[in-house]
Amino acid sequence: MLSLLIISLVAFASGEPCDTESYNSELLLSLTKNLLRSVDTQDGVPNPSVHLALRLSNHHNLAKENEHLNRLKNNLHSDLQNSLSSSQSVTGLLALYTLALKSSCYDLNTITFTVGEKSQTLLTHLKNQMEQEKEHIVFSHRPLTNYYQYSLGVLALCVTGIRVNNHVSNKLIKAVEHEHFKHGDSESIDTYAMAGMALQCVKDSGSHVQNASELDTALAKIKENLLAAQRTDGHIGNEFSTGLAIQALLAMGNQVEECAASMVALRTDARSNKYHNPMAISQILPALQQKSYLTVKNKNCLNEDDTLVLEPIEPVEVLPSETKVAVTVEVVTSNGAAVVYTVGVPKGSSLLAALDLLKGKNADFTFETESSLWGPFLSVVNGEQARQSDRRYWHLSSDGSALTEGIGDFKIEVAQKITIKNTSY
Ligand code: B12
Repeated sequence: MLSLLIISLVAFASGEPCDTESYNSELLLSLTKNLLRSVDTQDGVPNPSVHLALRLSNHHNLAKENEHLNRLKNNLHSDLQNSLSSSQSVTGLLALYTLALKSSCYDLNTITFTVGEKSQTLLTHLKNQMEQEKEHIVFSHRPLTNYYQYSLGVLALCVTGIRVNNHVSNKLIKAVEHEHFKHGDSESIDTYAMAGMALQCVKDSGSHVQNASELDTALAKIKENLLAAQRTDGHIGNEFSTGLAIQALLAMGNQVEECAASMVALRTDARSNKYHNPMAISQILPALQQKSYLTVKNKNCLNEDDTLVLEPIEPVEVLPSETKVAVTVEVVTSNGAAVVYTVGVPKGSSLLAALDLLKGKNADFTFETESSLWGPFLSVVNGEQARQSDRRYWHLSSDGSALTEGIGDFKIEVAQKITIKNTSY
């Protein structure tokens, strides 16, 4: 109650009065349109998180959503089929695919993967992946992928009505208890949020009867951590975890009013175009509409709005800025050795474009990326790979502060020193 009062007071003090309803709905409409446009413009496999958000939205273009559903069933499906055939861990992607199909009220029992000679349903594969993740926790104290994906797996099985194995949910409960949710070396609010939605679903399903009190303690702790992570500017964690944190609080039965500081912070960010990455929009849009991924459980897909129309937009040619900014790029490899480069880039270039320029000008500097739902993930620098299997990654920072965006989204506006450091997590 006290936290609710504080949230409202902060919202009031932040200067933005609670927005008018029509002003808000204009914003929601424009975000939904941007998300819908992204399905035609994004490269790579169709994004199940985007589909899920479109399906949870109040505004629909059913023909386009159906077209996207078909793309998921073809392209994403065959991508997953290949990964499963080569024994890769794809828990998170399988879970998002499941949630996307469920949000379209698609019959999940008809979706199968053939690995080797054996054909099994999507849900069986997801259950198998969760078993492997659980076994890995038993022996190595961490999942094969990460606790964010582990939580997505529990959530997806649960919302589709599959009884989640008690041992599987217990591992998540224990991880909450022992505060195992890290993003690099800081706390992962996104993971607490996803775990909150997953465990709330398990609680609601009534299947976790053996350790009911431990489940309640874990849920209380998640709630407490999310509320404690609220900054004075309203964000819970950072700009990109706030949407998931609001979703989790809503799922766990907290009131998050339109005027709550976290909602105001999300809307302010959205208006200032902070969320141009479709993945980011897909995580905030349900929250802005006071929904969570748990809503998928009772979705019936009847009498849906079908009024969302995409007006054609004139392609705008963005010419590179005449103004150049100096970027110093420091690469710190796993043995601690540092190499420093400098490059002048047009103001407003992405870090990816800056690294490309540097690569073209300096034969000593090379890099490679892997595609992901968030865009290009920096995986190899100067021939050295930071392997996720070794729990290492290339950490990005600017003038000593960790970047909150990746190389595709981060824009170089002023001269700065970018550090790319091979780090363990
Ligand atoms: C786990 C995680 C990591 C792990 C991933 C490895 C692992 N196996 O655990 C590690 C610690 C390596 C990591 C690194 C980074 N992360 Co991270 N990560 C996450 C988290 C919690 C879950 C991702 C996931 O598993 N998704 C589920 C699967 C199904 O989706 P996926 O796309 O296939 O997952 C892969 C990619 O997401 C990739 N990945 C992880 N983080 C990032 C960040 C970017 C920018 C990209 C392009 C890819 C990427 O790793 C995932 C596993 O292989 C998300 C939270 C969220 N809200 O999504 C943050 C999140 C995606 N990460 C974020 C950031 C900022 C980073 C870093 C840029 C931090 C930094 N300063 O260096 C780096 C990436 C640098 C690089 N080399 O390109 C932000 C992205 C925000 C944005 N606007 O782009 C998020 C949203 C967290 C947040 N709230 O700030 N991350």
